[in-house]
Formats: sequence, C-alpha cells, structure tokens
Amino acid sequence: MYRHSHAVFELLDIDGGHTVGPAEFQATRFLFNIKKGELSQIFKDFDISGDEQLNYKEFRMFTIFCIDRQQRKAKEKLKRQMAKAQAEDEAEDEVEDEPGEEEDEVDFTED
Ligand SMILES: [Ca+2]
Repeated sequence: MYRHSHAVFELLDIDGGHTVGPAEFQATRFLFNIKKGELSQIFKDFDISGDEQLNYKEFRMFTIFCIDRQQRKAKEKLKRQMAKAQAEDEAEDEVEDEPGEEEDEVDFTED
C-alpha cells in the first residue's frame, strides 16, 4: 500500500486539486479501517500546514502511519494467537509429564 500511496492519493483527490479535503478523506476509513470518530482527529494531526487539505506530502505521512498501525495490530494478533497456541501446548505437556516425575523428586529433597 505504501508504494501505491500516490495512486491512492490521486484516487481520493476527486476534484483534481492535488489535495485531499475532509470530504474526500472520508473514503480512507474503508481503506485503512479507521473509526468514524478518529477520522477528523487524524485529519487534523496530518494537516501540518493547517489549510484543512492534505497535500501529497501530508497524505503520504498519513499512509505510513496507517500501515504501521495495521502492521502493529497484525503483529499483536499474531502474538496473541501464538501465545494461545503455546499455552495450549504447555497444558498438554503438563498432563503428559506429570506421572512419575514428582514421585522421584520427593525422595531426594526430604531428609
Ligand atoms: Ca495541509
């Protein structure tokens, strides 16, 4: 997506003014999974010049931010899934290892 950010920018720049305004910016919600309530704050954050338009430079920063965010979310999801899978594996191992092991240890540690 990052490499395509200029294509996305041109797509969103419906009036061809080389900027993306608040109305045009609405479409990014569906591209980047942004909550409706977050959108206007994000727009303000990336409108560095404060002209209520995102030029390509500002828009590119925004796409980088969105891609980072998506990757972070994907990583967190993956981590959770891996932790869950690991916990399940460990639970299985415990059941398998229990018999025998504890009995041996008790004899050595006491006395
Ligand atoms: Ca601007």
